[in-house]
Order: sequence, then C-alpha cells, then structure tokens
Amino acid sequence: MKVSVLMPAYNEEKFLEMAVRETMKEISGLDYEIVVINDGSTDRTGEIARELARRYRRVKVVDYYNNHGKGFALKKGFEESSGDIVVFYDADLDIPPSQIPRFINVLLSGYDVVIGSKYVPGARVKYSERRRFLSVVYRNMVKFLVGLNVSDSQVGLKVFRREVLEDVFPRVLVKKYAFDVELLTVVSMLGYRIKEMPVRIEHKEFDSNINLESVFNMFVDTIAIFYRKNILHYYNGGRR
Ligand SMILES: Nc1nc2c(ncn2[C@@H]2O[C@H](COP(=O)(O)OP(=O)(O)O)[C@@H](O)[C@H]2O)c(=O)[nH]1
Ligand SMILES: [Mg+2]
Repeated sequence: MKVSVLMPAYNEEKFLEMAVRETMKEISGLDYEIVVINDGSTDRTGEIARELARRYRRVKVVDYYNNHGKGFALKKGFEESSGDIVVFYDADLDIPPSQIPRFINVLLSGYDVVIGSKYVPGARVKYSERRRFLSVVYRNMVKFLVGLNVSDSQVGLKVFRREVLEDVFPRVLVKKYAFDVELLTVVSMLGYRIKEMPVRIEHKEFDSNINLESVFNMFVDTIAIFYRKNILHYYNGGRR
C-alpha cells in the first residue's frame, strides 16, 4: 500500500521546505511519495521544490509556468502520482502534518474519503474574525445552494482511495475557486462514504488570499455548481 501526498504550492517559498520535511517525518513508516505541484509561482517555490526532489528520491515535482488554481494543480499532481491512497495537503503548514497518519488510519478503517472539518467537535482553529465570518457565510451558502452534506468543504487536508479520484476527477470542471465544493458534490452523488474528522489549524498569515475579488469568484463558481447539479443534472450524466 502506497501513499501519495499531493502538495499544491502557489508562492509558498516561506514554508514549502518545512512542509515537505515535516510531512516526511510524520509518514516515514509508510511507503510514500510527496508530489509538489508548483502552480506557476512567481517566487522561489519552483527552485525550492526542484532542490528537494534532487535531495530526496521520494519527492517529485510537477512544474508549469502559468498559475491555474489549486484544483488544476491537484489534478495534474494526481496524474503524476501512483499511490493507492492519495492525500491532498496544503503546502502552507497551517495544518500541522502530524494529523495525516490519523486521517489515513480512519480511511483504512472503512471509508472512501476522509476530510478535515473546522465544525465538528474536537476541531481547534485559530482564525481572524474576518475569516471566521466569511467561512460561516460561505458554509451556509454551500449548504443552501448545493445541499452538500458535509459540515466543511474547505479544509486543506483530505484523504482519498485512488479509485474515488479516478472516478470523480473527469467530472469536475472547476479548477480554481470552488474546486473543493464541486469535488465533494460529485463524490457524494456517486455514493462514496465520506468521514469528517476534526482538524487543528493554526493560521500563520491571517487573511491569505481573502480579498473581495476571490470572494466574488468563489460565489460565481458556487452558483455554477448549483446550476450544473440542479438544472443540468450534469454530474450524473443528465439522469435525475
Ligand atoms: N490561493 C491559491 N492557492 C493555491 C493556488 N494554487 C495552488 N495553491 C495552494 O493551495 C493551498 C491552499 O491555499 P491557501 O491560499 O492557503 O488557501 P486557504 O488556506 O484556503 O486560504 C496552498 O498550499 C497553496 O499554495 C492558487 O492558484 N491560489
Ligand atoms: Mg492556507
């Protein structure tokens, strides 16, 4: 049984090396690979990733020039990976990687997908007020529009059986803002078993990427998912 940890990285020069090293430490008992996807970063992320890959045979890099968003990055990384278990893990170290083995064990106990949640008992999250507010608003919007049956779609730690992603990725259209929502919508429509686990998050840079433009784009993307799900019945191939 092999584990692939996919780390999408967009301008993560500050934490990428530590994220890779600490993750390696936490999963050293497993057969694993770490795939860093440099999503068109404009800082030293690419150089750092390539250097890590030279030094460690278990680290791989997927590199491209233009920024395409986290969903695109994860899809590319998945195509280059070979693990039976696939972990999505944000490269910014906001989520301590010591939580990864626990998530994998829960998957092996009989689930298809295990996702982190800030809203189940046991979760511990340090957030700015602004971010907490946006998170609650978005969570309710997703619930209302998409009817997604998970408490939190946005956490940067998720674990999948490989077959699930092989089934789901071809149906996912959103590559940037609401990628997680669309991915989980398809996962749950196809009947896979999802387990939510409390997560611990320590935000280092408080409002990273939360600006008016990305909030607006997130909204537009989410409306599009609502439309494809409920009007076009796109995800189940037009069947009702
Ligand atoms: N924001 C952003 N993050 C990206 C992109 N491509 C890859 N990522 C990575 O996706 C992860 C989550 O991004 P982050 O900004 O921390 O999102 P947040 O934690 O939800 O605020 C990080 O590892 C990023 O480096 C992109 O186009 N935009
Ligand atoms: Mg983050």
